[in-house]
Amino acid sequence: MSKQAYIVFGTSNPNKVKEMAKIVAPTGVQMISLADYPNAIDVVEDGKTFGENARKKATEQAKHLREWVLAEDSGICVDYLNGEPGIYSARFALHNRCDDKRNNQLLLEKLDGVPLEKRTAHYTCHMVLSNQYGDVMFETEEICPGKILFEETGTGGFGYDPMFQPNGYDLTFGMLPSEVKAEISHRAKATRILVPFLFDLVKDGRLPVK
Ligand code: ITT
Repeated sequence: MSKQAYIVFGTSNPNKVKEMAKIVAPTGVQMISLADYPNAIDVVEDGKTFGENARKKATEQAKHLREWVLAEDSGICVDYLNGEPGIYSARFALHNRCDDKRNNQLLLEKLDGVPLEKRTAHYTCHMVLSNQYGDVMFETEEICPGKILFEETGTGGFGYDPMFQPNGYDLTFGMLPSEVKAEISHRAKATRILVPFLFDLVKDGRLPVK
C-alpha cells in the first residue's frame, strides 16, 4: 500500500474531528486522532483569546509529539453578554469540564427576558497548524453569525447548536441538515481556507508519511 501524508488532530472533541475530516478528505492527508498517541499532553488553555489558546494547543502538542499538529479553539460569543462565554464556552457552567446540557441551560437563564433582536451572537473558530518544531505554519480565524433562540430545538450538531440559528436560516443548527453546517459554520469556513495550504504541503512533500 502506498504511503500517505498525515497530520495529528490536536483535539479531544470528536465532533470537531467529524466536521473537519470531511472537508479535508479531498487533500488525501490522513488526520490522526490524539487517541492514537497515549503519551499526548493535556494542554492547559489559559490564553486570553481564541488565538492564544489555539496556538498553545497546536504548538505545545506538536513539540511534545514531534509531529505536525492541527488544533482549533472555538466558542460562542453573545453580544448581550459582552462576548461571553467566548473562550470559556466549553466550561461555561462547570468551569473545568464540558457539559453541553448545563452550558445551554445557563445561557438560556442569562438571556431570560431578552428579546430576539438583542440575542445576536457568533461562533468563532481560530485554527492553527504547527510543524513538529512548534512553528505556526498556518493560522486563520472565522466566524458564523446568528441568534440564540429561546429554547433548544433539534439534536443535530453539538454544544450550543440546538439554540443557535445562523443568519439567513429559520432553523437552528440542531434542526438544519448537517450539510448546511458543513457549508457555513465557523469551523467549515476555517477548514476550507486550510485545504489549499494542505494541498501545497503534500505537493511539496513537506508532510511526514506513513
Ligand atoms: P479541544 O480543546 O480538545 O479541542 P473542546 O471542546 O474543549 O476540545 P474548545 O476549548 O475549543 O474545545 O471549546 C469549544 C466549545 O465551544 C465547545 O465545547 C462548545 O461548547 C462550543 N462550540 C464551539 N464550536 C461549536 C459548534 O460548532 N457548535 C456548537 N458549539 C460549539
